[in-house]
Amino acid sequence: MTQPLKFYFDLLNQSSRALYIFLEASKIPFEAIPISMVKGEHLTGEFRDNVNRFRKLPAITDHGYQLSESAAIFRHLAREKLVPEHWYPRRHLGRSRTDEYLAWQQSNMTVATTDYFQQKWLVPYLQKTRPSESAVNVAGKQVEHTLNDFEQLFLNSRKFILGNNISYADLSAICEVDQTKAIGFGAFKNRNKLADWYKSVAEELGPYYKSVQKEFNAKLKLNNGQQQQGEAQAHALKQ
Ligand SMILES: N[C@@H](CCC(=O)N[C@@H](CS)C(=O)NCC(=O)O)C(=O)O
Repeated sequence: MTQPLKFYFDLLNQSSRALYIFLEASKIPFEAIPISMVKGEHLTGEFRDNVNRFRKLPAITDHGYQLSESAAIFRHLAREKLVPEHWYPRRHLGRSRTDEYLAWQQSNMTVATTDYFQQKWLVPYLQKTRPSESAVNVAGKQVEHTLNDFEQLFLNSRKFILGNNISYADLSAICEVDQTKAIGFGAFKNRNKLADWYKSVAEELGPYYKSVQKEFNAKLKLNNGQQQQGEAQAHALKQ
């Protein structure tokens, strides 16, 4: 009996959201297995022992084999499954351009958006404190710089990064932008090209994107509510 593709993810994480949308939009059958990072579920039990030795999300098992690293997972899916060509097109260097963006993303966009998310949301949530204003400012400057680079280096007068069709580069990038935008970063201030591109990508992804966004926002709010309760309890205990 063939084992179904299992996808382990946390929608608080940008690459998890990108791959989730990709799986759904490409109609690849998969079993969705949510793992909560804030509860530390990626550090224990079945996940640690039998799914991802790196203890990171996202991860998959396919035909019983384990695979981690979002870019490797994307390429595996594009290679092994039936995936619409536009996500990773062979023509006109589409694959190479997508790979170029994904490589740039790992060492630029992801670094900046992850740091901002950690300083503004994750660390305060885990430590039940308010964000450090200076740390958020420093991280915010890095995001400004990175979004300027993204706009200047990857966006053009056409709708999407590769031209008239959406690719995985767009999908991955919009989830990166959301990692800061969803927690209040003004990504579009003085960035009209970025705003136009964002609107086109969101529209093209349609309901797949909308439902994942909704769950991401719900998770942010739910955890924020718990954080405020925690702060109130800590405050009450100090009195
Ligand atoms: N380069 C990896 C990065 C994976 C990664 O760093 N995931 C983070 C998501 S926030 C994680 O699982 N962090 C948990 C930890 O470090 O304990 C990818 O693209 O999949």
